[in-house]
Amino acid sequence: MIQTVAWVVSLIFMTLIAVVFGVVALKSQGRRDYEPIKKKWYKARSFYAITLVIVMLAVTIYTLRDLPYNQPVYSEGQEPTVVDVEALQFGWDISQTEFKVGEPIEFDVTSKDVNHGFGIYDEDMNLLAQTQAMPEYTNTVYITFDEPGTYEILCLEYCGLAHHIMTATIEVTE
Ligand SMILES: [Cu+2]
Repeated sequence: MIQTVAWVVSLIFMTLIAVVFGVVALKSQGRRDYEPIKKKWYKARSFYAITLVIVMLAVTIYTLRDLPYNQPVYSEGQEPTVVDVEALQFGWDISQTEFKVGEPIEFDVTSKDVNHGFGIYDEDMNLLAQTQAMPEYTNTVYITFDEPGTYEILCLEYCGLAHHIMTATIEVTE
């Protein structure tokens, strides 16, 4: 769905740019008075700039309104469950895959070979958390599941021919 939208939007903008180029090429034939054109397009430029600032501000405020994003907050004395994750071509070595709702979890993610991406998806395939899986380096990602279900681990970094089979699941129960 998103790919289709991105594809169509790209096509629309490419067409728009092509049309603008065409119009400019056609209109560049005859000579015209420079001053009125300059005045008109300086005005258009100001309008464009102001519109752009307003639109981008609105988009920025709208998309960032959830900040700071949900970070797990551990109550005092509550230690997260530490889970070791090792990525390798082409699979995941996860020390624990069954958890409880509300259990704070710390995934310590590394790789045995090349760079991979550790992504946790819910059942609707929304990305909940992610970090890089890098050789000789450990990245930490925290998550506390609010809902029971089967969560999917996908590799987010193209890592070789069988990258697409690099999946695993996590079970979260009440
Ligand atoms: Cu991978």
